[in-house]
Amino acid sequence: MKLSPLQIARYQYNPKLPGMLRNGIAEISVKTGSPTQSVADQEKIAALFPNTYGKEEITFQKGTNTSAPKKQVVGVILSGGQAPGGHNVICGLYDALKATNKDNELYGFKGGPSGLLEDSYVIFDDEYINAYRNTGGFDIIGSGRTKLETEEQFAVVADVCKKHGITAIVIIGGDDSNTNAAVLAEYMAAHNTGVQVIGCPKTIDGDLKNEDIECSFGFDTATKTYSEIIGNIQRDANSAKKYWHFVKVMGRSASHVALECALETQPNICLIGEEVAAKKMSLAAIADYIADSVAARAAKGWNFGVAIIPEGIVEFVPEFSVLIAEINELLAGSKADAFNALSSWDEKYAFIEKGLSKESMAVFSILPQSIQQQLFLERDPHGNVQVSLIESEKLFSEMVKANLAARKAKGEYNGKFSALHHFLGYEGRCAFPSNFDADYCYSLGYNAFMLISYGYTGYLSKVSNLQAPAEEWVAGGMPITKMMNIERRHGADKPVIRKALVELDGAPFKFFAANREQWALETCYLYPGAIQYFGPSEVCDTTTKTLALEKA
Ligand code: FBP
Repeated sequence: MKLSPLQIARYQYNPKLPGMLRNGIAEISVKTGSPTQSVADQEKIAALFPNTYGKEEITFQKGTNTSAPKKQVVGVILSGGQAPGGHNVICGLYDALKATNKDNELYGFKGGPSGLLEDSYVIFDDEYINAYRNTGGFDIIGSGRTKLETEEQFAVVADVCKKHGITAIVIIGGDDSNTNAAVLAEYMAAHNTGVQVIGCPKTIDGDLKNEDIECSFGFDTATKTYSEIIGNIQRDANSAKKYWHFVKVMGRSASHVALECALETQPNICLIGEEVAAKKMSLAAIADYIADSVAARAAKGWNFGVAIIPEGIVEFVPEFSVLIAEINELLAGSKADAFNALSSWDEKYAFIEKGLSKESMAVFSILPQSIQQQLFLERDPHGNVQVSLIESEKLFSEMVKANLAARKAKGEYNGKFSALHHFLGYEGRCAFPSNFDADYCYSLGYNAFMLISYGYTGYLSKVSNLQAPAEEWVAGGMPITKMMNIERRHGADKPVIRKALVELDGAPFKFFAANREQWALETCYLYPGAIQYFGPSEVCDTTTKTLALEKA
């Protein structure tokens, strides 16, 4: 296989572990913290997870390793959307496992959770693992979004584990996948299978975090990749001075990605879904807000600008979120089949008209047909609207155009508005992990093995103090049930990990809010440039502005 020079160079990179994990496995002991509670709905979650609820947080420290020595056979899956660094989680897990006992084995189940159900796997060896060290992507074993939720599925997984002598599974995934991990851990414990389940916090969206999990992996690299491109677009806009660029960035629900990119690049506009919801901003109000910046800049002769739109924005606009909730109910269960069986858009439109409330129909009817149809595209297996398929960047630029036309008619605006659209999503999910993500992911995987060897189950691998140099990072584990609450999914109440949304009283948003007026009217662009892998630590190892502000 022919390799790029960077790929060869990255193979040589030695990821940095937290200081406390550097002494060798024989010198890692456990410090037990306090028992935990779920973030909400404690009684309901405790009743659903009688074997795994309420366990203590734990931290590793230097000391004699007291874990019971035994041969370990571990299975691992990658679950959900790709995020830079996933390969390194597996490499860290593999290295810890082999450093403990060279007879330990690691099975990689292919294509996400379905690999476990179909017993489709590879057994890793040095040659296989070495080809993926410090590289982006999930192609080492592939990923998928199959939801593990039925007793039948769990029984199949238990059988597959028994067949191979697997006594622990590591699920590398986001909030939905780690919800799967918690439910599977509970099943395995309740049925005395002897199989432990450990999760690792992955998602470029950055919404799997709390006071314990400081960030999910992949967020650093993905936002740096998008920020590089946004910076390049800003420089083009500032050179040509004739286009407004509407840049949608990934982030299925929370706006962390958009906010981090704004902090990195200082665009003219960045919408934050959580603020839109808090202020109950309508579509028209958002368009008016953007048009204000366009008009003010036009008055200075600047008919150009850059607006960042988080992909999850539509679900935060109150009238739109009601519409989406109604559509979800309209398509719940077998009703989706009835809808999909209708052959023409006219028939579908009539079905929708009958099913939606008058208010939601009023919103739906003014949307461009392309957006109307995008709202009815298939949900993902967890019941989420696939917001990456909704062209909200076009929706908002269309609305701004109409708003400016109305201003022009009243003689309030005399500029030119020419919009270009970009969607930065898949471009960032498989980039070579930054040094931060390479180190963090390797540490998460290594640490996951420590949790396994100490017999924990239903835990998330936790590495914290991430704004400090890796030497000072703190490794440990957190019960997944601590992050859970009850939410409505697919028309039913389900225990799920609560998504961490952008906090409007948090330091990252406050910094943005304090500066955005100036960014909207002036041209304050920052050009972060490409991720650097080699060079001074302040250029190569620094993580996100979000984390720096949160921890300042
Ligand atoms: P995860 O939550 O699984 O990490 O995925 C996040 C994400 O990248 C979102 O930003 C995006 O909306 C979605 O995946 C796209 O999903 P898909 O890869 O299935 O198109």
